Amino acid sequence: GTESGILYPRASESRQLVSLDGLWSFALTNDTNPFRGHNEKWYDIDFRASDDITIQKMAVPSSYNDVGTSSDLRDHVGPVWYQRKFFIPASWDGLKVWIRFASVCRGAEVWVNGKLATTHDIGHLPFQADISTIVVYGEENTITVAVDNTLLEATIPQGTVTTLESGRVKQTYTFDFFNYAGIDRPVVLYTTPQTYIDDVTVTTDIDGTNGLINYSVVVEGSDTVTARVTLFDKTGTEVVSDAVLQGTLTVQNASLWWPYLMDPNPGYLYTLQIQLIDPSGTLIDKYSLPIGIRTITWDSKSVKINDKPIYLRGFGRHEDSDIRGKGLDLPLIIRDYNLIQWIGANSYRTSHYPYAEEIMDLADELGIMIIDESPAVNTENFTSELLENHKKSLTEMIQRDKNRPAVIIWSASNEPRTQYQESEDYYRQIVAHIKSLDSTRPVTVDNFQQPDDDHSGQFLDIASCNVYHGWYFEPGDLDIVINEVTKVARRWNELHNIPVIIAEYGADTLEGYHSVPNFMWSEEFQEAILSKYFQAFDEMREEGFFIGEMIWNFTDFNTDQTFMRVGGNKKGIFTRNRQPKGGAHFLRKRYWALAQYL
Ligand code: GCB
Repeated sequence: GTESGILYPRASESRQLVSLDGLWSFALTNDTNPFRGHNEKWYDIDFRASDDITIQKMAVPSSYNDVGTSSDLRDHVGPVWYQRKFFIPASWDGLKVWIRFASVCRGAEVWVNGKLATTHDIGHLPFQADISTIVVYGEENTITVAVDNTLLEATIPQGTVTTLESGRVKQTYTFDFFNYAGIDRPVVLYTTPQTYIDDVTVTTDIDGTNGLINYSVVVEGSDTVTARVTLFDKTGTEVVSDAVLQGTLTVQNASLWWPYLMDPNPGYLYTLQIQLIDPSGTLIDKYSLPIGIRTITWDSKSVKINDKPIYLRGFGRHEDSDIRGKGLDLPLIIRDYNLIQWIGANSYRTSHYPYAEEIMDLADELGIMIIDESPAVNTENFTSELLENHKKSLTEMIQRDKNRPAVIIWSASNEPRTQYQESEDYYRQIVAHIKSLDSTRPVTVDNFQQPDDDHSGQFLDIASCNVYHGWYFEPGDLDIVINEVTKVARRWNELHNIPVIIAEYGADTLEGYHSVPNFMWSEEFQEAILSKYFQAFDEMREEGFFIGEMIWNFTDFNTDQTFMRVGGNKKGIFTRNRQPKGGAHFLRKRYWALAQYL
């Protein structure tokens, strides 16, 4: 695409990096006058000096919804406003100064010193702007951000807004997780020189014992610079180098990137260092990117990493926790990876949106395979406007994650309404769009339709299906599970001649609720239903087309208020507080046994 790069910000000899995380000033508009802030030009007002704007402090990064005590904050619909001061050193004058948001959920308008710097209209994905000409150097500056959580017919994801008789504006949506909002990932300022590395794209291949690294560097600014590209191994030792912006590095006796438990040293990462040198030999810009050498290939029955068939043992997940909502929380992500390793999983799906870059970095490092999913959850009403927004979300997701070895499959959507004929042309275009941006990874859509009612399967490399027999269908009837599950999965394979993943199955389970004989919602029921699904999976594994199982869900998570949910969705095998239910111990035995099998 023509998109510019969105490299993860890293400091170097030529790049300075300053975090803007911390406590920002924060103001709500009220529901009946959501554009008060815009009408009164709050971006031109110093919040601290205003008597009219009620401000409070808000943590960045965090979702704002659950940090307060009022439903006005939790259930707010429409723009909220963030503001803070930041200092720009005089020494930055002459450099390019960038502001980068790793995610704002969902719509963002950013003003610096009262001037509009940029806008962005999708959550869970980074965006940045060059603010060199609107900052003042050697002085304090003001940044103001309006964040709008409103979901409409053609936003990604979609939702509906209604005005109740009381006058309150209410947001509804069909997806099953709370619509958390706010500046929920880190915000940084960083500098580049005027001529800088805008983007790097890497693909890898294997030739015998050699690794091949195909790279291409996009430079903005002067075209008289030359490149020095150097690869370092894990210990920091130089392996190979070249002097062109686009080329192939050959690594003798390469250490390959392997998934967790497929090799004693999973997740091997090299560092690709790129330097731009001007004609006088001076270093202009320097950027380093972690990369893994691995191949992905697929056919009608399997997906292979480095020519070895994989079997996915994993989860659907959410970025979700108490108080923070979807806000990035480093201790939490370390805890999560410890649990993932403890349980012997090798993969997960970023259901139902791309996860924070820090989370993805750890997957790369630990060898956890990722199905990377677009924020287009429960897609319906397939308008051309929606299609454009959906494509944009994919462009941004692939731009961000294209170089990650952990990302092995792109998921275009979760549970789109593909029973409708209009979805056929829509998914034809969506899959073609993904393929035009990256042809090195297989594409899936996570479906819950019956395979014979679906119109997307013909375009996919892998079928992913969500099955809830014994729960939503025939609740409590465990004796039907094996038949029903194998029937659906076999049919996906038969219809489209592609490998199949069960991407969701599970049962809501209230921690500490016990019942013999087992009963829905009890910990005993969770184990009993899992054991039925496991038998179905084992039958199909023998047949050779079944390549993975991902339980729904890694942890309990929050949802919108509904009679379906008591304090959120309880299908976690871990609680929201990241402690195991009985099902976690049970799943652990299976995942470790399967790991040995590989
Ligand atoms: C699904 C959805 C997921 C829900 C889950 C459930 O099929 O993909 O978002 O949370 O079912 O528990 O109902």
